[in-house]
Formats: sequence, structure tokens, C-alpha cells
Amino acid sequence: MKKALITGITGQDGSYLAELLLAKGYEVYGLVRRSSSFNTERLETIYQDPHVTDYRLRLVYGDLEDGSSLANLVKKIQPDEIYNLGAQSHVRVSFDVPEYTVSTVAMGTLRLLEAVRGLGSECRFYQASSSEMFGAAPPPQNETTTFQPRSPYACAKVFAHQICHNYRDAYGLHISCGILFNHESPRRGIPFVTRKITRAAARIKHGLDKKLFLGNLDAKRDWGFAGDYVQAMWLMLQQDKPDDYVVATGESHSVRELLDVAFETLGLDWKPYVEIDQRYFRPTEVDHLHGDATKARTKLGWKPKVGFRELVTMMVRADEADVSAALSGRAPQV
Ligand code: NAP
Ligand code: F7E
Repeated sequence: MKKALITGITGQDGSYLAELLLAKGYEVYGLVRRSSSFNTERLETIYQDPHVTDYRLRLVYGDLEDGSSLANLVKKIQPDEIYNLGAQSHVRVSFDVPEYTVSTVAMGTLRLLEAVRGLGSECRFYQASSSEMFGAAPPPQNETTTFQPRSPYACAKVFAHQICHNYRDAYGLHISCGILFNHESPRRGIPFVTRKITRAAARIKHGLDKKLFLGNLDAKRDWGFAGDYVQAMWLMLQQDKPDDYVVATGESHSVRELLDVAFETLGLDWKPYVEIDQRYFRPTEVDHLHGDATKARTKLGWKPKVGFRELVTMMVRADEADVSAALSGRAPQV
């Protein structure tokens, strides 16, 4: 049985990846950081009681801020594959907490690589790189596009990406970097624009909210479905040679178009409800991300299954089900 260690298992991608690996028969170790409230909500459907004999989802305490916890876990688990998904991943927030963001994203990756170095190329490593690294570079962006990062988060991801290359070359490690464009789902964190919009549309429809405050409606993103994107992560680690891959749909849409589809799904016009609030603008914005995933398609055989409209509709429907459940006193969907 293969063993995988996932940092960031409690996040959106971590939960989908854990489901995928469990379905493939892996034993999955998930790094969970200590929090004063439960942060394992996204894992509820796959959680296993550690007292049963054959449980394969093992949650372990650790933190990307704490190199000793990473070293101890890697030594104890001896994973075949590591997926480094843990991060302070909100771009706007990275301007408010730049040091912490750089510490988890950049230094956290370095700490984990140091822990892994002793295992050699037997242990395969996935790094969650990001299309934010392209920043101001004109679209379409692919693996050869020069990075022009526009936030502390993006600068930290560039460092993490490049230190992964250095460790790959210097120590012969099997490290692959997935440069993933925005990917979303009903499990997306509420402060990201897709979920903020789909949730607000559902709440407005049911009379729970009256207004939705947003920032730059002209920004364009290449939005895909997280469930499709974790497949690409796994495929990267099944290749003989480590490499970098852009993962994207190849279509981009503005925040305005996202509003159109989300509100239309519920038979609403968004214009009377949306107000612009300067607090949601970034000091430096990334205007247009549009990925070219030709390499992932040809070398990994990967392609997205869920398109933009289907994704937004799926998210609105899930948020509407949550609102309806809350209003009727039933437990919400995970
Ligand atoms: P997410 O939902 O924000 O999840 C982030 C995860 O990192 C959570 O499990 C979080 O734990 C954990 N984490 C935060 N600080 C940590 C620390 N100090 N030590 C250990 N774990 C820590 O992010 P996501 O959307 O799943 O994204 C996964 C990864 O892909 C991230 O590295 C992100 O930067 C990158 N990425 C995301 C996208 C995207 O569009 N989603 C695109 C490109 C790259 P808590 O639950 O306790 O907060
Ligand atoms: O913003 C604009 C905002 O926060 C998308 C992370 O997963 O993807 C994500 O980063 C766009 C930006 O995602 C609001 O200015 C307008 O142009 O949903 P977002 P992001 O910044 O693209 C990348 C690939 C990652 O790696 C990151 O980890 O939407 N926007 N009004 C707004 N954004 C937010 N959050 N809130 C607003 O009110």
C-alpha cells in the first residue's frame, strides 16, 4: 500500500486529493495544524475512526511553521509521495500578513524539502505552485512564461517553485511543480471571489442578505474545478521524470461574467445588489490570467471535465442547498 503525506489536507484541494488517494488504495497521512476550533469540516465525509483496525486516513498534528514537526513526521511516516498544499493562500490577505504568508509558503516549503532530502528520489514530491506567479505577464501563460509576481503571496510562491527546482537539480529529488490556475468548488473558502458570489446569490435569493460588496469586477481568471485539478497533481507524481506543468481550462472570464452566471442560475439580476468597496481592491492587481495547458494535455493525458458555466452553477446549487438546510434547521452539506 502506497503512503502519501498531504500538507493542507483540511483545505479545498487537500480534501479532494485525500478522497482521490483513498479511492486509489493509498494510506493517507494528513498534516493538520492546531486550531482553537475544528478545521476538519471538509474531511467529514471521509473521516475514519482511528480505533478501527483498517483505517487509512491518518490525521497528524504538524505545522509548516515548525520544521521539527515536519522532520519528525517525514522520518516516522516514510511516505512514497508528499503533496505540499499547505499555505496562507489568500492573495489580498498576503498584503496584510506578508511575513506570515512568506513564512508558510516559501520557508514552509524549504522546511519540508529539508525534511525530505534524506529520503532521496524514492519519495516523490508535489509542489502547489500557482498561476499568481505569472502576475503581470500577458496571457496566455504557459510553463515558459516569465514570472512577474504582484503580491507577497505570489513572490513567496516563486521562491518555493525555484527552491523546488534547486533541490531537484542539487539532490536528484523527484519534485514536480503544478502551476495551477484558479480552481474552485462548493468547498472553496468563502473569502475567495467565486464562493463569495455564489454564496451571496443564494443568501440574497432566500432573503438572508441584501447586498454584496466586491472589489475589481474587471479582473479575468481561468477558473476550473478543483476535483479535476487534483487528478493532475496525482498524474504528475506517476511520471518517471519530475517536471513542471501548467493546469488550466484555457478559457478566461471576468468577475462580472461570474456574477452574470451565478445570479442568472437563481433567476436574479446582480446589479441592484452589488456595491463596490475599495477594501477588496489589491495594492497591485493581476488583471488577466489565461492558461495554456497543452503540456499537461499531451504529456499527462489530463484535461478538465467541468467548464465555467457548469462550475458556477454547481457552486450556486450547493450554496442554495446549504441555505435551505439552514433555514429548515437541517445539517448543511459538507
Ligand atoms: P486553502 O483552501 O486555503 O487551504 C490551505 C491549507 O493550508 C489548509 O489546510 C490550511 O489549514 C493549511 N495551512 C495554512 N497554514 C498552514 C501552516 N502554517 N501549516 C500547515 N498547514 C497550513 O487552499 P487550496 O485552495 O486548497 O489550495 C491548496 C494549495 O494550492 C495552496 O498552497 C494554494 O496556495 C495553492 N493554489 C491554489 C489555487 C486555487 O485556485 N485554489 C491555485 C494555485 C495554487 P487550515 O484549514 O487550518 O487553515
Ligand atoms: O480573486 C477579484 C480579485 O481572491 C480573484 C487563490 O486560490 O487563485 C486564488 O487567488 C479576482 C481578483 O483569487 C473581490 O481582485 C473582486 O482579481 O478569488 P480570488 P486569486 O487572487 O486569483 C490563485 C491561483 C492562487 O494561487 C490563490 O491561492 O477577483 N475580486 N472582488 C475579489 N476577490 C475577492 N477575494 N473578494 C472580492 O470581494
